[in-house]
Amino acid sequence: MSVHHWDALWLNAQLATMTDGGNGGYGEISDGALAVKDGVIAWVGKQSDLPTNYQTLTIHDANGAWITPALIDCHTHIVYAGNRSNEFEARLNGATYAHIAEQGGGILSTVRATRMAGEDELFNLSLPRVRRLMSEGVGVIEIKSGYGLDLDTEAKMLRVARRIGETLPITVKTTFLGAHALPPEFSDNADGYIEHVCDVMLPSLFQAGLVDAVDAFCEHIAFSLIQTERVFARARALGLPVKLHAEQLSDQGGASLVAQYGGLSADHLEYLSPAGIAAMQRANTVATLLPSAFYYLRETKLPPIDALRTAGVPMAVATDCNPGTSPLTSLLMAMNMACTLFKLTPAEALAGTTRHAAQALGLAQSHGQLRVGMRADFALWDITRPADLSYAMGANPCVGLVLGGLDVERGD
Ligand code: DI6
Ligand code: FE
Repeated sequence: MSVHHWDALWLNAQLATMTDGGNGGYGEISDGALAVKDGVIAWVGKQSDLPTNYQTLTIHDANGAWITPALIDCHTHIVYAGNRSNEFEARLNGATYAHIAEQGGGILSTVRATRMAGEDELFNLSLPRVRRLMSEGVGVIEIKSGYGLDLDTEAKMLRVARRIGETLPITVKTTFLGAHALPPEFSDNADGYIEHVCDVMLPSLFQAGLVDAVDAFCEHIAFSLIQTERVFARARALGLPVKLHAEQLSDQGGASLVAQYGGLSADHLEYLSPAGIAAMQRANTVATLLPSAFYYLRETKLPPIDALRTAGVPMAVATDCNPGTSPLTSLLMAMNMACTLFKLTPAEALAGTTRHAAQALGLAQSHGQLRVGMRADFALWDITRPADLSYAMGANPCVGLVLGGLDVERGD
């Protein structure tokens, strides 16, 4: 009889495998065990079903802890310099986000600070934010550029993102968001800037190996549908997947466009139309919900959650960590907000930061579920049931993080 050779085995765990189809349950296995070999899950199931013919180098006693897939934050702008508490204050004194943006504040104030920051400085400013996410069991994050808006600074941001992934045991996926806002060099020439994004910035950053996906901000205060499509066409020519900041402040038809390009995700979606939902359903494009931006902007229009659910569109939940509309470094808090503000169920919120977040990053085959053959990225939690992850505010019940089969430091 052949013998299983494992590197490590976790016993006495309760598992939320998140392997259920749809937006349904947790895939719970009480009395669970999980084995790892070469950084990959080699066995998962009920401890009473463990084969007897195994050898393992290490055994960990989970002591009844819950184990979930490591969390995935699939939408962040976490690399930036400066701070926008001044705008927070201005908004509380009556200014609107759109008005601040039109006055050259908003995104452009972060662009100025990010351009001025040295590369090491930018790295040192960003790293603690990523550590905060990791402290709550996050094992994969997406990091966007978009506060450079010139080739050098976009490259600097993406290099810092890559360096974060090399410095910490976390997996980083980079996204080029050159079409985030119009830089001062191109004021009154949005088409000229989009041409520069398509013909100069994107090819060069792609060549340098800095781009895993391409995003844009399709909005009346940013770029039109036609300009967005030019960016997508160039991304497609380079073989890069696309995603979109769509329907955040108004319905521009962005969700249909990104779906038409087979996009990974459409993000925000407060003003999403029925046609947009149908297009996302056909293309299996993930709806990435960003409830903290909704909260922070005191938005009142809810994304059409019931319709997304009915259509079976997978829903992800992310922090949108950024200095202007979501200065949040807690993915658990985003899950709580997804439940309280958007009425996701706690199981949908956890699927949103595991299986569906993996899909939103093109990692559905390797991440976001506890399943044999998937990367051994998982978090251990001192909780009574999985709903506790969405229920408590400001608690951090994470008691262990295993990435690629290795027990890692969980940051701060
Ligand atoms: N939508 C957002 O919520 C962020 N970017 C975007 O396109 C906001 C970025 C910022 O205000 O700095
Ligand atoms: Fe965003």
